[in-house]
Amino acid sequence: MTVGRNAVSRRRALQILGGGGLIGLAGCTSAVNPLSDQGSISPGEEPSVKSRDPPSGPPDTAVELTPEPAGEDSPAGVSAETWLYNDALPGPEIRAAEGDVIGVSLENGLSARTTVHWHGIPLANAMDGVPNVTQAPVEPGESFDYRFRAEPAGTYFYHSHAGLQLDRGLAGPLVIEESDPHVEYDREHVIVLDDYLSQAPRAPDSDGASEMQEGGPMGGMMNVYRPPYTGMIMNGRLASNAPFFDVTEGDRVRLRFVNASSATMFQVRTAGHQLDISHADGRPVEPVSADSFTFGPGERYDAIITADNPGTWEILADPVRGSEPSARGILRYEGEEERTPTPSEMGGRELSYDDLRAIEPIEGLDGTPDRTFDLTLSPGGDGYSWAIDGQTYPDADPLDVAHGDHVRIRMQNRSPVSHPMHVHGHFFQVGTAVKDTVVVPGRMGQTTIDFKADNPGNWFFHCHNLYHLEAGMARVIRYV
Ligand SMILES: [Cu+2]
Repeated sequence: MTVGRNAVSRRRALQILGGGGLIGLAGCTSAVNPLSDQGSISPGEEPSVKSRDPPSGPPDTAVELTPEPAGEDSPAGVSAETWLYNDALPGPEIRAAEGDVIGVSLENGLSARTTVHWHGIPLANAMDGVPNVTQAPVEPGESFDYRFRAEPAGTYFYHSHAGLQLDRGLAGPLVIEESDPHVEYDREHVIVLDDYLSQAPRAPDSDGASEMQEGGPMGGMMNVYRPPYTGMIMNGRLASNAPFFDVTEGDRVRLRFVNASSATMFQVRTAGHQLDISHADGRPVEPVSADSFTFGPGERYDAIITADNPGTWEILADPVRGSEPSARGILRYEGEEERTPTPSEMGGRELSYDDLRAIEPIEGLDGTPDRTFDLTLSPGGDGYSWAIDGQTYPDADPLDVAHGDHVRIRMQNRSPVSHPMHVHGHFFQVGTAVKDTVVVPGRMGQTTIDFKADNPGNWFFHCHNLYHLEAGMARVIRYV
């Protein structure tokens, strides 16, 4: 079931701009720091604990991934500042059976250095795709082979981990299929949500400050800056050109929602249908019903809907903080004519983390932790940086752990905005859920995560708001 390159063409990618006239500031802007890399630990630095080796032998699923700028030979409408994997937005879906070996040949067609990160997958450290932490960034025109085992099953995504490239459009879904899912379903749709920026993303630093202030309301501090997004997109499309998701009456339909955005919390709801949440960040949970859920950058939820309400219905993904147009999709029953979908209603029951009961809790976390890190999440004093425990990456101490440790990280959010915190290479336990990304709420929100240090290497731990990350909200978890 190799899916190297999907059917989504450049033409379809360009449809997101529907009405046209949305060409951004092509040629007028340049990233402040286009080659900035996240990292301070040299790849190849000999770790004191040996990392796992990636799988050897030929891959079961082989994929070629070419990040390239859109626009040069494109019809009018698309931003020349958008960068795409294989001309698709989102990038091509990579799909494999659990246990298969996935091999990805990255061919860098950009003018900038790049890497690919396989968000959530606990692979071998050298394959994790963090520039200068797990590998040297791949130069323009150069290639890099990623190889990893597709496990555990779940809904994931991949994205560039270099600078602000994620907000150029460099992300795509990655699905690992269970051999024996704990929920029954007849068909599935993958729904990738993103915030679409038609101009070059700008690093939050003092040079860009004055221009960034023109982009939108600031709330008095640079730290809460939000890029001037054109709108929210679902599977690469603005609401004016909403994608259809076909169902047949009687089906149970699995919807795999991915928040691939750079800076947007989405509230998601499906008109006329309840969401039976079955997986959080790819990990199976006891199914729990909700009318809506909210998730941050890097998070995923799978939901089963029962197609027992014929018609055409809106799937709505509303940006929680932004005022840009929401992303919309259309759930369409077989045989229905195209017409304006029934809108979703506000209210109802919203999913909370407390509702999530992992079917397979992480083992070995019952006792007292071997290491506990108490970390504050706060704005830096300069008005644009973001700090973890007062330190701004890369000028930040690694969090040292030992192989086999039960590690606890307690986070307290001393800022007005939420932070979706992501640990590379490990799932963690948060309450009764197992996740890889967790939103720490603003205004003194507190979140505790526990994980088993069972995957040696240097692993990034950071806020998945790209602008917070770029402004320093990261650490390296280092096995010593
Ligand atoms: Cu953040």
